[in-house]
Amino acid sequence: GRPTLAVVGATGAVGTVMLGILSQRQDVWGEIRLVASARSAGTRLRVRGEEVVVRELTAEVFDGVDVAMFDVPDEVSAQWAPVAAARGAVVVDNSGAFRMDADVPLVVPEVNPAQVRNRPRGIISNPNCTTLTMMDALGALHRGWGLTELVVASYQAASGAGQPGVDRLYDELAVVGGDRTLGQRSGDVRRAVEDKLGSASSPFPAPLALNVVPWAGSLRDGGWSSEELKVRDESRKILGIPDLKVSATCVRVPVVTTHSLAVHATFQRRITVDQARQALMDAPSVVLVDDPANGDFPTPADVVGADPTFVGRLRQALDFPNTVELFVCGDNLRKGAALNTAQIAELVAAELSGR
Ligand code: 2RA
Repeated sequence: GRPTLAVVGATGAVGTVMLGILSQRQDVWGEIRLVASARSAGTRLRVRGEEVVVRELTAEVFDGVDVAMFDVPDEVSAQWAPVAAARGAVVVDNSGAFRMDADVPLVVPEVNPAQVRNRPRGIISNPNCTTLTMMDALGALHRGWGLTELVVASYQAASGAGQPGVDRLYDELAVVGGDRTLGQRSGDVRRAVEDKLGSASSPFPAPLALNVVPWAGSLRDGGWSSEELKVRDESRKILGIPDLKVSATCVRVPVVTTHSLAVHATFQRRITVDQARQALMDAPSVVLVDDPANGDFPTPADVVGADPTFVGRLRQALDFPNTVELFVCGDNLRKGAALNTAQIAELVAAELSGR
């Protein structure tokens, strides 16, 4: 019969998008079991047009499950993904818990689909949304010209920090919206937001409304953020370039959903803008929107809710040989998370069904 799927973290920001994606894609699944923490167990959610009661995360919930998707915090995945694998499920994990484990493949189906089968622990990792947003575009260029250096700045949406990030941004916008005195004196936005909302409840280290915040994740050696190191480590692993030179600056912007990246990419071989444009147009999951004379370039407000990666502002770097500049936008909850996880799970389902 068709494989049984468990969606762990079904009530979260990514889980919610996942249920929509599972309802829209060609259906390869038998039973779909929805799983969440005890707090959310009992909730009824709709998937494939049917109401399903959410079950509590326990070891027994994985009995009979063929594929288990995890969209939960790192520590929950670290504890429970091995439990699901021990009960016979192939785990597709969207947390950071296993991504750099040498025995866990890190998969982008457009770039390294064969890695799906290389899973001695029974766990496959889904990349971080920031890395993932640029991977299918960079994979297409790397195949033709050999990527050697990557310098990126991210413009990350609030939903990268989950539903609490989305709630915080809307709450802050409600505080500042309409007040035309704000944003003109040092600290006035911070004071307005903290007076009304407090600062303890925010997942962001500074106000996000009317602001940009050069920080995502936790502090690492040398002043780097964990998010910036993920861009470096995960790009190397996915593209299979262990010595890829990478430097990233990760920034949060007041966008609800869709991450953007300004990318400076250097290649072994000479690459022209025309060649890069052709390679990106040929890549099935990349859409080129690049006509600045007519104001056409990707923006998060236009890209949100769409599956492909959108690329624009393609330019030859004037002072750097073999280098192109591009601006990439991708929905961080779809291709950046749920969609890529669903694609990986479908590859496993096809394998289990012997196709
Ligand atoms: C973020 N990439 O945007 C991280 C985690 N999803 O916050």
